[in-house]
Amino acid sequence: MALINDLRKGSRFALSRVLSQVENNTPAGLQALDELFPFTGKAHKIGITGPPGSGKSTLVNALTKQLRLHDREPRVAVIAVDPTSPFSGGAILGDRVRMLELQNDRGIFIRSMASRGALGGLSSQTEALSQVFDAAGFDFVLIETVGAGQSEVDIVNLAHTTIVVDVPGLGDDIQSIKAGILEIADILVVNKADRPGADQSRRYLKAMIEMGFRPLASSAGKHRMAPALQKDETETIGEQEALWLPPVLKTIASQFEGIEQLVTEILNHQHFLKSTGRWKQKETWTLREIVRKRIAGTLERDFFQQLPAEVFEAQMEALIARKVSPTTAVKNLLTYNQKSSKPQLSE
Ligand SMILES: Nc1nc2c(ncn2[C@@H]2O[C@H](COP(=O)(O)OP(=O)(O)OP(=O)(O)O)[C@@H](O)[C@H]2O)c(=O)[nH]1
Ligand SMILES: [Mg+2]
Repeated sequence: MALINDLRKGSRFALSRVLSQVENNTPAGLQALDELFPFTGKAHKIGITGPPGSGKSTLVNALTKQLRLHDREPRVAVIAVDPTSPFSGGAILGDRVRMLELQNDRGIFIRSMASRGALGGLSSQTEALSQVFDAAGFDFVLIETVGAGQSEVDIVNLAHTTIVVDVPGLGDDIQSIKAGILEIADILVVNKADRPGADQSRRYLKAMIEMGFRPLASSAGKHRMAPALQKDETETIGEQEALWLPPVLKTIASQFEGIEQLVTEILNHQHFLKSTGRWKQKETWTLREIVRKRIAGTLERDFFQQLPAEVFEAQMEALIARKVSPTTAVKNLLTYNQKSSKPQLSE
């Protein structure tokens, strides 16, 4: 495909065309993903999550600039997952304006994605877009999302490094950021450190992290990785080296303070992942997940395409009337499809 060649040569026009095709799940988009796949696997994917308004976009903006200052001038892509419709609010408009200034730099590419209307699930869309950036030769892909639900956790799961952003004064209790969110953090940031209570928040988060690690340090460290990543870990690397204690940093993103240290920690984490073999394990896990989800999705779609609607409705009615149990209904529907898909024997 000519578009793919242009994208690989660095055409921004080709890149945004392919991103749109992929985001809209068109056949051309799927074909593009296939053709690009051999060129993926190099980019460092970084998820940035945290409560609404904590300064994620400002931080991403500062981080992008700081990464570009590195000697090797890495190329940086940003995927911003809008929490709401792109037309609804001033905050998002503000993001756009702030990010526009970055667009003048050819080494930066910013893509907003509306979370509403994402076909095939937000996390798989994000994964697909980051693959396109990866193949286009971007060294870093930053993914901003609001830390509010399962889909956001899924998104950060695909990242190599997850940055959780908190702000002072949201209360010294676990509700400020959810426990589950704290658990996925590789780096914690207390942003808006110009506000009172920043040191308190930092100490609190540090304590939370250390508490989580101390009693069962090695298993807590492992727990932070998905099950497939744990296999053989102890054989290949020592327990001590395998442990990453998430640092807690203070930043004032709007004044570009603490950003250099954040970049240092990101690079430290990258080094940690690569030197312990976790980088590769993570890639393996992500790819397995992609295939697993694709299989589940394909089977489900085929199943319902084959099943006449009235057969399904009849089972649902029986279910609601408590004449069959869900288990029986599922069994009946599966059997129906299996029978109807048997090739007809000729007499
Ligand atoms: N005082 C102060 N304000 C900040 C800082 N960082 C960001 N802000 C401001 O906080 C507001 C929200 O910042 P955003 O970057 O849009 O926050 P966000 O987390 O991306 O917000 P959503 O995407 O809507 O969840 C903006 O007005 C920023 O200028 C900071 O370090 N200190
Ligand atoms: Mg934002």
